[in-house]
Amino acid sequence: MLVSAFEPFDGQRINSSLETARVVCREDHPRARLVLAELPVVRDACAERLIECIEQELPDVVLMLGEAGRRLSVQPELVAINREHYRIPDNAGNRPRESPVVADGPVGYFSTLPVNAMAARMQEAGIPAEVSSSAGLYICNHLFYRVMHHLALHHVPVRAGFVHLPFLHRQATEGKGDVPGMAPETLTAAVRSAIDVSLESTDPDDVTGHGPQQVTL
Ligand code: PCA
Repeated sequence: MLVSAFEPFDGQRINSSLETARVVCREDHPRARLVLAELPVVRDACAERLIECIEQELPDVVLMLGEAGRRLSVQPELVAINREHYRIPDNAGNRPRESPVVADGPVGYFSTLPVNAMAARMQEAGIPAEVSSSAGLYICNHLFYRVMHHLALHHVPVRAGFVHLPFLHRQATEGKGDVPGMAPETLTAAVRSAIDVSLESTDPDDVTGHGPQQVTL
């Protein structure tokens, strides 16, 4: 199983997704070999790097992680959309406005990981979690869309999805004002739940399973 996480961005010293993924991927998992891909917060480069890792590692599952600092819960993302509009430049200074992620690509792709089951498993463990219907218009959505598009285009039989994590407590208290944060143990438990659920059989109530499904309007 390939797990990806992002470097810090927006002037931060750490990224909650990378801090958490490093801890979880160092542990032995009874049913999977976890490989971590650390990605730049840079348009195109992040997706190229992860697609290269997918081609090298040939995983069964790709779990992409990112930080969404102001969110109040851990949020499995339902859908990647073919739109980008960056509120702040990425780490290489790119700032596309009102652009498609892939020209002439489909409007979106559903996650092929069981997002509802993931959120439910996290909630059972006492972790605030809910399915999100938008991964935003920044780098996380860019990566998610590009990966799903690659898998669909090349008929790669890999299940993939994205989970956004809130800030860690220590980021929330670093002078950014009134923002929420979670304990490291909470985020690692959430990611372990996401991994376990992704490896289990799929929930029929979820949008999952049979290769990337395009979103049509
Ligand atoms: N979060 C940003 C990009 C990198 C990250 O961790 C996002 O939500 O787009």
